[in-house]
Amino acid sequence: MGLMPTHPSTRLLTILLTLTAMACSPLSQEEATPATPATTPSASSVPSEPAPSPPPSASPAAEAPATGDLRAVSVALTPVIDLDAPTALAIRPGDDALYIAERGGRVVRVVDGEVTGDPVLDISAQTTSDSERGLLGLAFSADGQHLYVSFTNQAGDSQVDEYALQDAMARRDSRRNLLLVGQPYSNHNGGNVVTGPDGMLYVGLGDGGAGGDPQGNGQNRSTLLGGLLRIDPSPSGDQPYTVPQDNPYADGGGRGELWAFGLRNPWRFTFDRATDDLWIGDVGQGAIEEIDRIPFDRAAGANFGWNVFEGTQRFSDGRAPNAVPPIFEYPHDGRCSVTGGYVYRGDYVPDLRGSYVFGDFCDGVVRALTADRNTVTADRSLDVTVPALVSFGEDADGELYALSLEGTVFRITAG
Ligand SMILES: [Ca+2]
Repeated sequence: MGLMPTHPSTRLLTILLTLTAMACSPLSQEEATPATPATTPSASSVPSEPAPSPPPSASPAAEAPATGDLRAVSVALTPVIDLDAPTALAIRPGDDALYIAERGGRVVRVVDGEVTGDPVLDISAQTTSDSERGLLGLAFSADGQHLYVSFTNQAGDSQVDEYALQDAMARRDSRRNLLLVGQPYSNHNGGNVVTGPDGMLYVGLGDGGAGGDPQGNGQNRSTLLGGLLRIDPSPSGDQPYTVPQDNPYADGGGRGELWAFGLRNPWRFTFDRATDDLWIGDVGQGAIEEIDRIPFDRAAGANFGWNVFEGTQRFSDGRAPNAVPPIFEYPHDGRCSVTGGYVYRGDYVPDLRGSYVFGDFCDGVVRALTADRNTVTADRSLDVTVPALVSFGEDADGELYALSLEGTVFRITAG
């Protein structure tokens, strides 16, 4: 779209995220960079979250998942496979293989570091890889029978399709288009798709792009842009999906598909497999990258603040009622685009258990943090770097993977 000037440090890469974050910066670094990453924003600028109430069935003492000592963690990156611009990794229930999406449109199945046979799916002819476009996300239904792919189509619009699986291959004749969302600009497409702990399909969409959210989509609940959607992918009448009746705006006040809003570009979001907490890496504008965390049972209707707030900093004059502040944020300062990850629940690195592992596309350093109810209690670099760190993945055992857009998929192991 010719909107984004090229920055010298990014010129050589085909970038999903960086150009936007570095180029569309209406705020100077001096004005917008906080002195220290604020984890407890002032109540005057961003309202605090209400005190969470545990679900009735919870018995925290018995169910508290194991946590390790983040300070003692030492990790290594073990290469698993080299692919062509991998963007997303998912697992299929009942299958130990890794399913990995390539930006150009292929989905491959990987076992023991090898691609097994032909691609599971190839939609290369339906997508493009310019700007922040391509095959951006994949997920499987809870029963493992269907594959969902999220991509930008030839028109540049966001599309989510469903395929039935047969012998670990997508049946092309089974394709059903679930979502088609017009994108006004080439960037901020979101693109993540995740099957949630409740079996519903969650889709992240950015604010539509350009810079600074000129259309005000973040705070507009009558658009899907800038939102996290929650849909039941089963058909309803002549509709390809069903709006769950317990969605916050199912009966009005916004689009029925919206589950949360106020997001700029929720490139990667995940659910903690032990607690169901929602974690979002929301890519910032010119100054601040942020990580949001909210308990699953409080996420419906959550407003994450954009474009009134960038992180905890005011960005525009509008209002963002009851905005949920980030649990963590950091200034650019060599970094530029947060890559949200997972809370680690695996076995390889016991001291990493309970830590949220994430990174940044620009410096590639893998980091981790721990948090209590509302505050980060520790955060540190894990002292390993993945060039063009575009995404993380989690396998059936809870082990984590880091994906380099340059090609290599790494497993995170003990160092
Ligand atoms: Ca926010």
